[in-house]
Amino acid sequence: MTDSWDGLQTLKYSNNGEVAQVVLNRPDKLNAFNDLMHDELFLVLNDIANTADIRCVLITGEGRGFCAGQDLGTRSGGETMDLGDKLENGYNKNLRILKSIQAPIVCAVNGVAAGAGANIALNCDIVVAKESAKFIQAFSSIGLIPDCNGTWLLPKLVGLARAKAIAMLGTPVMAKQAEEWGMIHQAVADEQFDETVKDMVNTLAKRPTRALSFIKNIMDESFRNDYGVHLDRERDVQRVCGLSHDFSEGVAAFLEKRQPEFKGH
Ligand code: T3D
Repeated sequence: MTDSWDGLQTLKYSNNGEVAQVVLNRPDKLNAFNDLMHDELFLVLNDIANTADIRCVLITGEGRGFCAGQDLGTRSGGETMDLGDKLENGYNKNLRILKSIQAPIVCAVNGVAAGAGANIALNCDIVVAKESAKFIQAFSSIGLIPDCNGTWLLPKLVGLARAKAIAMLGTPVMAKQAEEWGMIHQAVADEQFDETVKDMVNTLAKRPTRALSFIKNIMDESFRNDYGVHLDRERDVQRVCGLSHDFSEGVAAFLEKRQPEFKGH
C-alpha cells in the first residue's frame, strides 16, 4: 500500500499498478456504508480508473461479512428523508466510476452481502462467494426498493420471477443457490476461498486486458442492441482487437506452442 492511502478509515486499498485491491473495512458493522466510506470509495475508485495499465481489480470485505448495505445507524428511525440525494451522492456516484473501470473487476464475497452490499457485488464482472455467504435483498424489509441498479441487474441475472420474489420477500439466497441461479459466477468452499480468489486475480492480470475490457462492455451493451446492430458492433470491436499486440502475441504463442505474454493492450 502506498503511504498516501494509509489514512483511510473505512477501507484498505492497495494498487501496485497492475492489481488493485479494495477491502471494505468496518467489520464491526459488517462493512455497512457510512458517508466516509462513500467518500473514501470514491477516492480509491478514481485512483483505479486513472491507473492506465491496471490489469485486474479485487473488491472484498474485512471480517465475517462482505457488506450489510447502508449503515442504518446513520439514518434516524421514525423519520422520513430524501433518499434520492443520498443515492446520487453516494452509491450512484461510486457505481458510475466502478462501471468506467476498464479492467476486469472481481468481487470476492467473503460473507453476508445485504441491501446495497449485495447489489454492489452484482455490479462487478465476476462474483465469487464463500459457500457460507448469503445475498439478501434487504431493502423491502425497511420499505425500500432494491437500489445500486438491483432492479436492472436481478431480472437479467436470475429472471423476473426469482428477482421479484427475492426482492419482495427479502429471502436470503445462499451462495450455492446464487451460483445455480446464475446470480454469481461461483460459490467456493470456505477453506478454498482465499486461494481461489488469488488464483483468479493472478490469472486475469496476465490475460489480454484490452480484450477483456471489450468483452465486458459489449456484453453489457447486448441488452440494448438488436441482433443486427450487435453483429456490427462485434465486427467493429474485433477489428480493433485484431490490430492489438495481444492478438498477434496470442496467435504467435499458439503456433510456437508456448504460453503467451500478454501486455494488456
Ligand atoms: O439510506 C440510504 O442511503 C438508502 C440506501 C439504502 C441501501 C441499503 O443498503 S438499504 C438496506 C440496509 N441494510 C439492511 O437492512 C441490512 C441490515 N442488517 C441485517 O439484516 C443483518 O445484520 C444481516 C442479515 C446483514 C446480518 O445478520 P447477522 O445476524 O449475521 O449479524 P447482526 O448481528 O445482525 O449484525 C452484526 C452487527 O452489525 C450488529 O451490530 P452489534 O449489535 O454487534 O453492535 C448489527 O447492528 C450491525 N449491522 C448489520 N447491518 C447493519 C449494521 N449496522 C448498521 N447498519 C447495517 N446495515
